[in-house]
Amino acid sequence: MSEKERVQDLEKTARSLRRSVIEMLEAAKSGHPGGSLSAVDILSVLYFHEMRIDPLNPAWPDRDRFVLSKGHAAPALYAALAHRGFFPKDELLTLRQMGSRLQGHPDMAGVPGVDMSTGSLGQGLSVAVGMALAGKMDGKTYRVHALLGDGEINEGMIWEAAMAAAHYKVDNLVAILDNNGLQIDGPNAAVMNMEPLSDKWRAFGWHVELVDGHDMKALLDVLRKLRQTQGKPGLIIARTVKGKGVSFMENKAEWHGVAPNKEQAGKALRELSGSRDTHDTHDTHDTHETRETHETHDTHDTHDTHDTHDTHDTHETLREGGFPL
Ligand SMILES: Cc1ncc(C[n+]2csc(CCOP(=O)(O)OP(=O)(O)O)c2C)c(N)n1
Repeated sequence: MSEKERVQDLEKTARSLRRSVIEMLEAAKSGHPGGSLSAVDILSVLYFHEMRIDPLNPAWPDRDRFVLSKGHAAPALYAALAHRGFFPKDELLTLRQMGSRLQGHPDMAGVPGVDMSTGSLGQGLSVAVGMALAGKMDGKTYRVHALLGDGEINEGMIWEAAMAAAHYKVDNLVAILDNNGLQIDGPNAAVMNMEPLSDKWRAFGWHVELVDGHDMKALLDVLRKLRQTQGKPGLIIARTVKGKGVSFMENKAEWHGVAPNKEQAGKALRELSGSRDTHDTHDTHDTHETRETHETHDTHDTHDTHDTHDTHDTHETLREGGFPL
């Protein structure tokens, strides 16, 4: 597959994941669309190219790890995992229902492919540092990725983790900052200004890269580059748009933690299945070539295990209300 084809394939995957996110939230009647949609392209690149994972063996000791530190973006993670073959896609519509393993925030004890339970903001990076350090101590070659929110990094614990990561030189760790500029109550700049972001992280000893977080090629390139970085943890500041892909949600803090109703979901799904995209409604994504150049990786790369469940199944018992934190 050429780089151009790979980029097109990832863009197609991301559109499918965005549709799933909308369908899940509509069915659940609660959840977080804004920060899920801003993260979809990043998750697509990680789960459909970058990471060494095996959906048939989610606990594989040598797998790359992923920590969704901004755990409220669980719908995007669940969509990536299901489309990647970790569990059936029709399960996505059980989001936030009583008895479902797809809780509002990810639960590592219940969901195949979830490496860490998250939701309390600020904690995930510390866990990721520990995973990366453990990998080094055990002589493993796995890499660890953590996705942070730009409001989340208001938390002091993030900066303790940042110090520790640089101190222990965990160059097998890549943190990705979903820099959509908004948090629950409005713009970061108004709530708690963290600029200048790059200078801060560099001062903490990190290798920092800035990219457009919706540009697949840029994301592929920067992740490739960070694999070569030695002696420092890597931070990707990914400029993103909260609510990306749905016109009436884009750049609106109001869409942080509110689910679309039936009519809004219909409009969103039509936009996400626009003229650019009429050919790929609910495809099964069976042909992903994942990263080939990770030297020590074995052949867990022929990911053809994706089920063909359509996410448009009827959803039965829908959870009423819900209060997204
Ligand atoms: C410790 C903690 N405090 C508060 C919350 C409630 N909360 C959930 S999401 C959120 C805003 C996060 O903003 P950001 O990290 O920018 O997320 P994004 O915009 O990417 O969705 C808050 C305050 C929480 N989950 N954990």
